[in-house]
Amino acid sequence: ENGITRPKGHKVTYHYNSTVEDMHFGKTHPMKPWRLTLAKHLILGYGLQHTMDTHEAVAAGKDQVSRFHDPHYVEFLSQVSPTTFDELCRDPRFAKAIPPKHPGDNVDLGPYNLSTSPGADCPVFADMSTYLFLYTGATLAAARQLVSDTSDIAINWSGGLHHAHKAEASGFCYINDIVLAILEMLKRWPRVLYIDIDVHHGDGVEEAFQREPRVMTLSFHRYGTYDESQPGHKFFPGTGDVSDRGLRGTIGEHFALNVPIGAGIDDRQYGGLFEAIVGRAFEAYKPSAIVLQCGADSLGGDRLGQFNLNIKQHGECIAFVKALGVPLLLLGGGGYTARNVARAWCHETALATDNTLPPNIPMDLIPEPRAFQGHGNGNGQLYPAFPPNKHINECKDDQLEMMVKKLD
Ligand code: VJV
Ligand code: CA
Ligand code: ZN
Repeated sequence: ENGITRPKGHKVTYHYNSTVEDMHFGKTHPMKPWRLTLAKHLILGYGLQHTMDTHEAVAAGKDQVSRFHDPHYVEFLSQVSPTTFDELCRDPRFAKAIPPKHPGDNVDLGPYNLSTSPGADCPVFADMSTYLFLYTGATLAAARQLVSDTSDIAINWSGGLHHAHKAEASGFCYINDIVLAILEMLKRWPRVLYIDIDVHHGDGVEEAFQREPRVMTLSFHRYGTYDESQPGHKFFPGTGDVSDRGLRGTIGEHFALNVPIGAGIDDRQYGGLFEAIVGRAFEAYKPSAIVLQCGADSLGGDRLGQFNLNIKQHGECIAFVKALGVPLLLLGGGGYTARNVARAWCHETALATDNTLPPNIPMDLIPEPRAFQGHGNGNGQLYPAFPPNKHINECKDDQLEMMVKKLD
C-alpha cells in the first residue's frame, strides 16, 4: 500500500508506445527519446498506472496527418529513411521542396529541411517514419478520448512537437501533432486554448492558427540575443515577440499571445507571470478545452534551455491549468537533461491523477554533467538569476495590459 489512488471525479488516460522510446536521432543529437523510458519507469515504479487508463498507441494514417500537412510532405515522411533519402530527393514530386541554403548553415539540407547529416536539427534516421506516425497516433488517440468524453485529462509525453510547419520540419519536429489534435478538438468545441511552457516559442502551432479565432495560442519562451558574445544570434526559433499576436487584418488577429522572457527567470517570477496571464486569458477567452505543451527544457540545468525553473514550479503550471476544470490534453515537447525531464513528467502525471508522490522522489535539479559548449545550461551551472527590475516586470504589465485590450 503506497497511498496511490485513482482520482475522484475525473478520469485520466495515458497514451504511449514503447517503440518510440527506442529511436535514435544520432549519437550526440540533443533530442533523446529514451528520456521517455526513464519517465515511464518512474511512473510505473510509483504505481501511477493504476490511477489511469493506459492506451498503447497505433500509428496515425497519412490521411489524418494530411489534415494539416502538405500531402507531398506526408508522402515523403512516410517513405523516408537513410537508405531511401537520396532517391526520394531525385523524385520530381519532391524536387521543388529543396530549400535555398541559409547563409552560415554548416550542414547540407535536403527537401523539407531534412538532412542525412548527423549535425542537422532534423536528421533522417533509421525507422524515422515509424517514430513520427506513432507519436502522432498517440496524440490523436488522446485528443479523441477527450472529444468522446471518455477522458478528462489525456496525456502523451512523446508528443508536443510544436515547431513543425505545413511542409517543413523544424527544430527536431517533423509532424505537428499539436495542430492535428486541436483540429480534432475543434470538431466538437467552439474554442480551444493552447498554452506552451517549452523554453522555445511554439511557432508552428501559432502559425497554423494565425487566422483562426477559435484557437488562442499562448507561448512563454526565451527570446532575444542568445548569448552576449554573439550579437545578432537569436535564441531559436527567433519569433514570438510581444508584438506578435496573430495575423494582422484577419479575424485571427489578437488570438495569439506571446510572453518573451530573458535568460535566468526563476520560479517566483515565472509563476507570477504564468498565473496572471493564463488566468486572465482563460477568463476572457472562455475556452471549452485546453492543450498544454509541457516542454521540460524550461527547467534549470537543461542542456539547451536558459531558464531556472525547478520541477515544483513547472508542475505548478500544470496544476494551475488543471484547476481551471476544462478537458485537458497534456503533451511533452523539449527537455534535454533526461533525468530532470523524467522526474518532471512523472511528478506531473501524479498531479494529473491527484496523487502526491512520497518525498523520496528527488525534486532537486541535477545539471547535465557533460560539457556542452555554446548552448543553454549544459555546462553544469544554473544561469545567474534574471536581473530584477529589468524587463520581466515591465513585460508582465505590458502583457496584461495588451491582453485586456485584445480580449475586451
Ligand atoms: O538553433 C538552431 C538552428 C541552428 C542551425 C542548425 N544547427 C544544428 C543548430 C543551430 C540555428 N536550432 C535549435 C533547435 C532547437 C529545437 C528545440 C525543440 C523544442 O524543444 O522546442 C521542441 C521539441 C538548436 N538548438 C540546439 C541545437 N539546435 C543543436 C542541434 C544539434 C546538436 C546540438 C545542438 C543537432 C545535432 C547534433 N548536435 C549532433
Ligand atoms: Ca514556449
Ligand atoms: Zn524547446
